[in-house]
Amino acid sequence: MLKLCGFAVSNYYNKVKIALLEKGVPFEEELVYTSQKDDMLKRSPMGKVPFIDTPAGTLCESQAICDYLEDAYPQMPLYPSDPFERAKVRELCTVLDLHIELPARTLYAEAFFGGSVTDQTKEQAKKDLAKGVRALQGLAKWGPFIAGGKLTYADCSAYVNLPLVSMVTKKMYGEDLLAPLPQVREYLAMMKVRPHVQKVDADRKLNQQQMAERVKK
Ligand SMILES: N[C@@H](CCC(=O)N[C@@H](CS)C(=O)NCC(=O)O)C(=O)O
Repeated sequence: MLKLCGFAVSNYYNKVKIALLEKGVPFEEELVYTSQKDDMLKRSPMGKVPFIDTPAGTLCESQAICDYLEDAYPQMPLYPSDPFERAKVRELCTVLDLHIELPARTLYAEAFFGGSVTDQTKEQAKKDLAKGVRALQGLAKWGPFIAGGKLTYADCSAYVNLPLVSMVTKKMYGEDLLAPLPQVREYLAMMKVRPHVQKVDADRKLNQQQMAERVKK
């Protein structure tokens, strides 16, 4: 059976987990934390999570995993069938992952882990986030899903990434850099009540407690 490897606090792990649950793909979970050790790098060459373990081998990078899921399990499609609409969903996924979450990620060390980041990093992240948010403003449909009338992989990414960006930017800049997107609040509320999303959120909270206990020890 397909195995999803990683930990439930990870936003990218949850992006894939929402997709698996919404598509109804049977899977097991293996708790794996990030590492640069050889045994990890054999399974996930960047040492990152998530990765999946399939009978054919392992696969990392959340978007590559989503594309594999769509090909291997065509039931409950999370991409539109029209090639252009399909590409528009991928475009949204890229903007969310690469141009919104990734700049916010440069701030996580200070926002979440008690470290500090330089003023230059803060300024750069703010500039990059403004561009990403402007792109999302132009692309998002909120109809009610982010790419239109149906749930897609872009929702799997938006649901896990947008709350993090709000949280981090409020903490680092004293303002929510997603404020130009007032639709986000209603959108997240709509996603949050989906039973599979509730399961992902409950597992995330449990893993958060486990990680806090691990740090104490
Ligand atoms: N582009 C990757 C990003 C995955 C990622 O950054 N995962 C984090 C956990 S949320 C990680 O493994 N970080 C450890 C590291 O960067 O070494 C994806 O889409 O899967």
